[in-house]
Amino acid sequence: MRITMIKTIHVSLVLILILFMIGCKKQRQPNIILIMADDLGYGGIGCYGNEMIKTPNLDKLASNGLRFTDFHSNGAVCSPTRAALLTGQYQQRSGMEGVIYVKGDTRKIGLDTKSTTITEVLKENGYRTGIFGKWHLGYDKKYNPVFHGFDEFTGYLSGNIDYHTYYDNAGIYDWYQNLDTIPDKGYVTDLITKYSIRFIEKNKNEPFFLYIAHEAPHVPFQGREDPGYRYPDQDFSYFGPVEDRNRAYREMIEIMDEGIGEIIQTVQDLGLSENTLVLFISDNGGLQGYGNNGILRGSKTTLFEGGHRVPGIASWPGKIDRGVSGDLALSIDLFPTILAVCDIKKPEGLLLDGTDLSPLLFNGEELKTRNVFWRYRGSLSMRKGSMKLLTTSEDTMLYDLSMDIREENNLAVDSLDLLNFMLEELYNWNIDMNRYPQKTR
Ligand SMILES: [Ca+2]
Repeated sequence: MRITMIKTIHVSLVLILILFMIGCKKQRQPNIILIMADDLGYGGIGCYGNEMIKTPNLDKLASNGLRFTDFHSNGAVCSPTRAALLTGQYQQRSGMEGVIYVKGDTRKIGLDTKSTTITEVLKENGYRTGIFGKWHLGYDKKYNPVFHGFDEFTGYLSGNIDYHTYYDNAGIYDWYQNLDTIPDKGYVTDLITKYSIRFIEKNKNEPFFLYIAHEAPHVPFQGREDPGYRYPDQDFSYFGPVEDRNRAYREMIEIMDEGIGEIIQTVQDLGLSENTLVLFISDNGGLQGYGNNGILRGSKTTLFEGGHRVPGIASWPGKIDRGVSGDLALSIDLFPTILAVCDIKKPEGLLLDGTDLSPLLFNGEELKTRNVFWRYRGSLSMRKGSMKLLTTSEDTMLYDLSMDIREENNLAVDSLDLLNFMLEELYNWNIDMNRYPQKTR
């Protein structure tokens, strides 16, 4: 009798311990909210020096967290950065060096489902996963986000759509829920906010990965009250009929900021702030003539800093100290960082090109100096500490960004030893990438 009682107590204690451990494990797994703006340049929002556009919510996110001054997108255009972000590899490895265009042959290609995405790894580890907004990694059904680890997708497949009618630039309706198009009503930025909030509310009791891929401030120029203008079988312009483009552009960013404020408020109201990492980045620099790249040279599509140095914010109150970091970081770093944050092991044999940023985020440790590379349309560039090598069809340039962020003073002729050393490293990386056939350029 006594032995049975002791056994019962023992079994109960073990059960309690197991339940406790499961509880701990669950509690330990944080939520990840990854917000990506589209074509937002380095000087595009208040906390990066923009005085014309009001972004109080992003400014608050930055002042409560860590703001990067040397954060980069892996691509100078949309699709490559998105491929690099989700795979944690240089986009060349998945053949996504260029953009998937709405018209022409690239419409048939996409991110191969053989690629391992961060979403898949999180899903396999018990995460609920959602993407709301822009995909731009393939039109065919087989490339849909639901085949890349996302439980839920509401958004569009193209590079851009009419913010009100949801037609892409080829006049094809492009507003999906998972695999099928759906009718909808409202301004795209507001819809992305609405579906993101719904996802958070639905999954508040589970660890979740929410990827909010905004259209703003990508063209067409359309504010909330501007009319829709793209319809099938009609001629329309790419940029849209709005005359005051500066007004519309400003509004596009401010409405995105407003939505981000609502999302952060939802996280707070549900008591999830202490267990949620929020990341904010852009997929490439601002468009020439409209986007704001601050003092940087170049713009979207170029490998000058204006093409890929973008805003980057990481916020997690109580976990990430407030501050500004000048450490070099880029899109491919988010895959290993998220794995570390969520205490998930890297899948065996998976090659990741980025660096885990968590020692910087949580302990303020400086990142080790490393080489990072870019390649787009015949231009190649690399960073080694503050030194930047850039080769284009016209020139070979070497800049020290710590003194010359505007890339005005070419040191190539005066620093031949360093130039040759870096050229060799860049050449070797290029040879490595040449092993992968590119589906788009
Ligand atoms: Ca973009």
